Amino acid sequence: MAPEKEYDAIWFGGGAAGRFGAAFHKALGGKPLIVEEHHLGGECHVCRCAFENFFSDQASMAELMRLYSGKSWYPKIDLSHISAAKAAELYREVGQRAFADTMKHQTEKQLGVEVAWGKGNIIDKNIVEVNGKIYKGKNLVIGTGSRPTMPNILGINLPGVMTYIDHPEMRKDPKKMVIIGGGKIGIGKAAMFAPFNIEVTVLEKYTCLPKWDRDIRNFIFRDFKRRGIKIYEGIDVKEIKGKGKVESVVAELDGEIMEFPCDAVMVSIGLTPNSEPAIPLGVKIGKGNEIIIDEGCRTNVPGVYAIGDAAGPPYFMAIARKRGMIAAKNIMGEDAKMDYSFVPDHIYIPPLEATSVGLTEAEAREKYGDVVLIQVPWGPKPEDPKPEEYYPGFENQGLPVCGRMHTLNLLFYGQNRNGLVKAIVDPKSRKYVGFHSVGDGAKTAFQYLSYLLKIGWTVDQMANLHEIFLNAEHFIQLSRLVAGQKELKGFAAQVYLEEDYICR
Ligand code: COM
Repeated sequence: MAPEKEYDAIWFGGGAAGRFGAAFHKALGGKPLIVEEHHLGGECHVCRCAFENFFSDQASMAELMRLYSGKSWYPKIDLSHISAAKAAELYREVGQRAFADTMKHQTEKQLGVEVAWGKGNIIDKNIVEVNGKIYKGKNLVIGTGSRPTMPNILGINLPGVMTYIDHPEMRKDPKKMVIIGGGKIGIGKAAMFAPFNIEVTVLEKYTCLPKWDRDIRNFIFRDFKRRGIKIYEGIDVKEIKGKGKVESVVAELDGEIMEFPCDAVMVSIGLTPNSEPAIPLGVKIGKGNEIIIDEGCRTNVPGVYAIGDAAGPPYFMAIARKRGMIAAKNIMGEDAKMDYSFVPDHIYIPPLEATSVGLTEAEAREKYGDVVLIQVPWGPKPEDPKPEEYYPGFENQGLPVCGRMHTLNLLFYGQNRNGLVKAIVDPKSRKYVGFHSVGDGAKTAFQYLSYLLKIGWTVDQMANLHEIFLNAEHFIQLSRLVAGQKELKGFAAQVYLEEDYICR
């Protein structure tokens, strides 16, 4: 059969990577075709970034209402009938459809990128068949995404076991949920479900959020404890039990078998790249099922590229989109390379967010020796702070940080949940090496902070910027307070008093 048309590249999969790559390819003057079965934009607006943004806003609202209820002039609010399923339903009916239409309109109409709708069948590296039509491309770009990794344990297929993909499909509110896996997805989901009166327990085989700075981890896990979210680290899940549906999770901790009753299980132990469609092409596949690529997103097969999650970690939308952009440039004859340095990270932990870029304190100490911390608050937090009370001896906790909204509300009524900011500086060069925050809204700043880290931004340069007080981070004002020091020492009396939080 003669090909429909010939393209410079066929972008196999129209998720964040393929959609951005194809758009960039077209903007560079190329002739791209996207092959997509379901919708453009991939999982983002179905069950990931956009959905989680919405759902964590809903969870934040619930949590803030709970905290503020009956305090100051706020009315007493009855939250006994709130529903995570209702929140999911609204997104399903409005959000998913609105995003899908926007993506389609933007891609096809506004950007003029052609899409072949239907299940693509890769015949060879230059030919793809969709709905019986043949499309020919000089290059093939695989952007087929990833899927949740599922453990091979008894009961994994029981009704009531879900992953992040099923979250928007939630039709009934669980009472008790066990989350298997305490990485970024699991911890975020725990914080999102708990405000809806769902009893949440997280079971993590190793360490929760192992790559995050210890102060951020401590902040999150102490907060979880106060809210009744249970976390177990070093626990090995053996089986999911139930007759016809999930009833409990069985796990082993220090040689002891424990059983956690529940009516829902969320599995979040990691992601597996969807590399299978590319295997017949002869591309090299790595240990994690990822398509192996070079810095230019090229596979070992000439003319075949892989982008987004299909090419393995970091699993992050910015990386997916950038891989698409780099592949587009290389298809058009440039020699572009991915830059994985200073990629920020972010978790919704309603009502706050945790954001991070650069080195953790431990990594910075290993690399630079004695680093300077520009951090608030500092030291131990009050155990059980009462709303609207001042805590003598906890002066340092009172400094309002971290929020474009709610900063002071969270200090007064939020059980001292007014956040944490931490900048790490190499005192010799006066350059920042890492930024970390728990608060509300700091992710906007972190997009730009990651660039400042890359260009070697100093405390003195930061001190010259214009802050708009109060803001979601506080790095400008805090840095300005110490930038006058000839020999950079940071704040006086910063002696760490708090032990690491142990998740048990
Ligand atoms: C966002 C998906 S909903 S994409 O990255 O814009 O395609």
